[in-house]
Amino acid sequence: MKFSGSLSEKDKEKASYDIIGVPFDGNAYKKGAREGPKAVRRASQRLETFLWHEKLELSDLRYYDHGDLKLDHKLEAGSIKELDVARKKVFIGGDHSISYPIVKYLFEHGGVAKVIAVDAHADFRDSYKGKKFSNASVMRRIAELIGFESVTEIGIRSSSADEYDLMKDKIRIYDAEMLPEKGVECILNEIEGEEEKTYLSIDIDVLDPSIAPGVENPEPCGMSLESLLALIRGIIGKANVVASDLVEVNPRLDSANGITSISAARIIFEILAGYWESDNRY
Ligand SMILES: [Mn+2]
Repeated sequence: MKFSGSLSEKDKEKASYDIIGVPFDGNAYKKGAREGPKAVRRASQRLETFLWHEKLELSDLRYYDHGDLKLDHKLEAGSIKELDVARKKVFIGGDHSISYPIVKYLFEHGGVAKVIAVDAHADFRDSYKGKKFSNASVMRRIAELIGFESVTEIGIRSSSADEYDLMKDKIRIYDAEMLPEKGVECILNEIEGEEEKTYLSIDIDVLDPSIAPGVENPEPCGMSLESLLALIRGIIGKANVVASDLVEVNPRLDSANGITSISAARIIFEILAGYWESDNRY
């Protein structure tokens, strides 16, 4: 099953954007995120294809769902090499560790220079349970690769004391407590006009667990879906976002009617509409 609104295979050359599933949970402690891409594709069929906020039909956005990308257990790029780096992309995880090989490839081949992560967790441990490439270390590895000053984390409300000490003066942080008031506007003003190619990584656990229960590490006091969608719309409108991911949907831990997957599909609609609007605004 393809993501809702995808062009058919015969029309795939007409696509401006790519969707790629990454069914990998080799670095997660509780397994199940490998089933995320399939569940999110299925959930996308349950939503209306007319985007109320933008007054756009999904099919007008012209994207193609390429199916799944294989990552091996060492997180080597695998079939990433077959992708056209010039087209805007959305990757559907998978545990958060998938962001590292994708960013590494795009950093080395596609000119991605900055990463904005929207997440409940700092993911800044040097290693977790002996794994250097764990989903709990992904932003640390990315910062070491692209430079700490090129990393922004938004929505953070959980880290160890050691992680906090390491990151607090080195990366740009807008934590969860800054968001409800003037936080979103402040973030958007600060990123406005930044021209460097940016990768936007969205961990669904940034949402409050009451609305996104199907995650490995639920963290209380999270964002509403409305604020997250407004944030995504703003970031894509103001920064030069060339690729995004949506990670950590774990269907095994979701509610019976799959609300986390539905929220994830809705977020991906917003990313695609954001790409379309930033390319067609003028
Ligand atoms: Mn997280």
